[in-house]
Amino acid sequence: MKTGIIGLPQVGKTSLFKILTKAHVEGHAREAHLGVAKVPDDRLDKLAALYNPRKLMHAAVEYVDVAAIGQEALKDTAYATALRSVDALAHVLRAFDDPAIPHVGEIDPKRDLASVELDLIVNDLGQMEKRLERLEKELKKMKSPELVKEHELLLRAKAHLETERPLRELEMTPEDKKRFRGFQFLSEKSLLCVLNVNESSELGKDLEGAVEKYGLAAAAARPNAGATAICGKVEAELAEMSDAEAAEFLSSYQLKESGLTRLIRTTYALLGLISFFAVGEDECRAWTIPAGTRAVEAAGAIHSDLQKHFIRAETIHWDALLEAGSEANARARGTLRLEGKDYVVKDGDVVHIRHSG
Ligand SMILES: Nc1nc2c(ncn2[C@@H]2O[C@H](COP(=O)(O)OP(=O)(O)OP(=O)(O)O)[C@@H](O)[C@H]2O)c(=O)[nH]1
Ligand SMILES: [Mg+2]
Repeated sequence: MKTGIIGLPQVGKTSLFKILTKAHVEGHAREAHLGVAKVPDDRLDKLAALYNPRKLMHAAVEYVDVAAIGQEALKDTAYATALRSVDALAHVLRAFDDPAIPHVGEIDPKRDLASVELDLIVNDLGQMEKRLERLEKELKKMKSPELVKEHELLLRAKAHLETERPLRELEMTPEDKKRFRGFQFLSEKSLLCVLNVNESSELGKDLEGAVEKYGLAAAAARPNAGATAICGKVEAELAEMSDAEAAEFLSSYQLKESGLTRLIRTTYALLGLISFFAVGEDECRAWTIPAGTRAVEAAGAIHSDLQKHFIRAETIHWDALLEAGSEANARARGTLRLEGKDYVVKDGDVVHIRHSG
């Protein structure tokens, strides 16, 4: 899974990227920065304490940090290509005051959101018009049913964009979505708004209330969208600390978890992703799958051979396993179940694939 970090100039995109991926980034490179963030998961950490494995593997999310967005930037092919390849967008919105760091006009995340959204829409409209032109020529030569359907969809989508609404709010059948896949339209991508707020003594409360305070609750409730808040300054300090120091620091701000943990979790929810675990003395590992995945396809996420030779999935929810203390205990209690290939894997399941391969 890949998330693109977008936003206006100097809002904290690269800072967020650095904290998420712990990458060292220099200057304002024109090319996109790529990095991987470990998905924090204390369920996996607790399971690892039970198994003491040689290897502990958290799930990972890729992030792409690009230069500030705008009509000019989007005309750059390399820039547009880097953005089109992502699955979701994290839009960093400036809500912090700092006279030393310039911003266009007053601090107004809602206005900035609308302005960037319009950039995405205009870019998609441009692409759509190009495709429509070619398609209409093709249709004059030959009227295949598939081309006719694509034409109808494009016209409907264009009318939708012209009312300044993003494609992520357009109702589409799975077939329509497939027709659009190759275009990688920007306004079709799921969008997470990330408010970058001021440091404060009551940061826990402030973070919780930020979406409401800056008038983004309605935007966050729209289809395929969400919103969360972080304080870049505090997160940067947290990133430098040991786990124990970080825990103490968080509680001094009345925070239960870091903003990054929340950000990554919100992204998972937005994209409809869940995690299941594979555990053992060798390795404890989290795997990411879309919610609603069947056991046999979940096996395929680990290895295609496991999917091919799938027999059963030995399954237990992570907390039931912890409570039992061991798989043997869980088996004795009957909380370790044998599930068939149609079993829908739940978030937090521990799964052993039994296979014949
Ligand atoms: N006060 C304050 N300053 C911040 C915060 N986050 C980032 N900054 C500062 O804002 C400036 C810009 O930060 P960047 O992370 O480079 O922002 P950017 O969005 O990547 O900027 P461009 O790529 O140039 O568009 C830097 O000087 C940061 O130190 C914050 O939460 N509070
Ligand atoms: Mg930057």
